[in-house]
Amino acid sequence: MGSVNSRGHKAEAQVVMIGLDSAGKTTLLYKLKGYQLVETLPTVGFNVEPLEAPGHVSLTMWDVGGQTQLRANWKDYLEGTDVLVYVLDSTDEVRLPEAVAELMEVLNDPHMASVPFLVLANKQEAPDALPLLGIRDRLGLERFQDRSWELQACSALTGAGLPEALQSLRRLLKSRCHCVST
Ligand code: G3D
Repeated sequence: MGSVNSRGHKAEAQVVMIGLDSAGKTTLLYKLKGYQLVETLPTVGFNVEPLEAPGHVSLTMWDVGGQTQLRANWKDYLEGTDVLVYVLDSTDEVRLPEAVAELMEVLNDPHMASVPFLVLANKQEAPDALPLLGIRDRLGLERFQDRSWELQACSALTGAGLPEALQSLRRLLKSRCHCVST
C-alpha cells in the first residue's frame, strides 16, 4: 500500500478513517472531496477516496464501516497507516463509552504503535452536541504521551472545522513521516 518518491520518501500518505456507524464518516469524506452528498447509506465494507490536503499532500481516506459485525475487519486496514482519523458523533452520548472503547482497542493494535491520530468530534453544529472540552475529558487523551494526537470539532454537514481538520492532518503527518514538505 502507498508509494515512494525519488527521495525514497512516501509520496502518498495512508490515512485511515474509522468510527462507529452513523458517526458521519461518509458525509465527512464526501464533504472533504467537495461533493454534495444528499443521502448516505450504511457503509458495507469500505469506501476509499484519494484526497488533497493543503500543501499538496495526497491522502488516501479509508472509510471503514462501523457496524458491530464489521468492526472485526478494522485491523485489516491498519497496516501501513500514517495517521488514524477517528470520527465521533458528538450527539451520541449514549454510545460515547462504546466509541471510546473501540478507539482504545484500535490504538492498542500492534500495527498502530506510535501512529499519530486525529479525533474528529463531528456534528458539533447540532444543538445537543457535547462540548469539545467534555469530549476531551471523556476520551482521556492525555494518557497518550508516546504519540502525537489532536482533537478537532467539526460538522460534516456545514463544513465547519474541516479546513482546521486538514491542517491537523498535515501537522500529524509531519510528525510521523517525511511525506509532506516543510
Ligand atoms: P457513517 O458513514 O459514519 O456511518 P454517515 O455516517 O455519513 O452515513 O452519517 C450518518 C448520519 O449522520 C446521516 O444522517 C448524516 O446526514 C448525519 N450526519 C453526518 N455528519 C453530520 C453532521 O456534521 N451534523 C449532523 N447534524 N448530522 C450529520 P441520516 O439522517 O441520513 O441517517
